[in-house]
Amino acid sequence: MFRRIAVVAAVATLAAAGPAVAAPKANTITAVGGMDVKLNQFITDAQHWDADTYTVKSGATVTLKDKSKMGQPHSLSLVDKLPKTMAQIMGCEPCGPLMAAHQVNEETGDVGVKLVNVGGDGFDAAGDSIYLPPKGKVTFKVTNKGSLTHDFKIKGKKTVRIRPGKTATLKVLFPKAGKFGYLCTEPGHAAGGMKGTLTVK
Ligand SMILES: [Cu+2]
Repeated sequence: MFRRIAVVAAVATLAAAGPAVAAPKANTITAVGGMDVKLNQFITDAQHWDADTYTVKSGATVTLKDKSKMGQPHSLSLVDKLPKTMAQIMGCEPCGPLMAAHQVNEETGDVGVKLVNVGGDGFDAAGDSIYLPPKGKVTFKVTNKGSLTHDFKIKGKKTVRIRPGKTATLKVLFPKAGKFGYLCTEPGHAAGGMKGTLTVK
């Protein structure tokens, strides 16, 4: 449910003409807003682009900015028809194929193809899409130079068990600043000192 809403909220269109509702910074498209949850009351998804309509010159460079608060990925795609009704939004016809074209690995968050360009050169045809990875994603590269097997766990995510001399990577999202504990989950290792605190600023 959350994922679906997040994807839909990221669909936008570039209109070549028409009066702008707001006046965003020239040639800049910015993702803003966040989500608000009050248990048993509401879930408000206020993630959005900073305008409904953008006007850009042919050939101009358009800058995408992510100032949203959720630390989630966004994508900006050109589509023929914007979904309008709730059913169309939930069903979001172009979303699935566009996300598939980006080859996003939902396990790791890796994006195979950040830029989908189905038309000619440039961002100019329905189906063209840009994937914006979230801010605050950190990849840990953990190398085991000891003689025992270890792993590395932080923020509920854990590497595989790393044998001596081997390396593993772990991608973790840190949308907000804070202090996060990390440790090795092999029996007795954390108690023996294989733990610490990571500060995200
Ligand atoms: Cu260990």
